[in-house]
Amino acid sequence: MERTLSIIKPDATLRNITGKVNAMIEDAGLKIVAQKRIRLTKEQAEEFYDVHKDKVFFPNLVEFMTSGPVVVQVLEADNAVELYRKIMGATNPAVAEEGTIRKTYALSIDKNTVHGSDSLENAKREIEFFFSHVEIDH
Ligand code: IDP
Ligand code: MG
Repeated sequence: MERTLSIIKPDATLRNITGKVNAMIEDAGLKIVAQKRIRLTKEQAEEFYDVHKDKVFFPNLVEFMTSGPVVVQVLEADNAVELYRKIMGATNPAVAEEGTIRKTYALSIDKNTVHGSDSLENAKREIEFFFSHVEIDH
């Protein structure tokens, strides 16, 4: 069993579709083993997306991720990291595959509904960023 970190982004909490996104996650065989709704501070968003700090879209990304509440979650399955990236679809919904979360719900390349860890190593770091062991070790 593997775990990955998911974030349902502000465009989705704003449209009240977090349940619809969760249904797609569960239908794909991923189990939601921890979940909470929070509002990120600017400092937290900057730290979480530190890897993108030199990109032109970084200020916009931080502004968007702090513009409303997010739902952070830990997903579990065999091959969870790769499986979740697959059902999320491409970063840009215009080129995402049919049936993916982003193709179905994303509004644009920035308002793209979900985040998912891109490697097992980053999944570990990102899960520890948001969850303490008492919240997930069950
Ligand atoms: P990912 O979320 O598919 O892993 P990343 O390249 O890690 O994509 O980028 C992180 C997030 O930054 C994206 O999900 C998206 O919200 C935003 N982003 C990425 N590229 C662009 C861009 O070219 N314009 C605006 N926002 C972008
Ligand atoms: Mg990424």
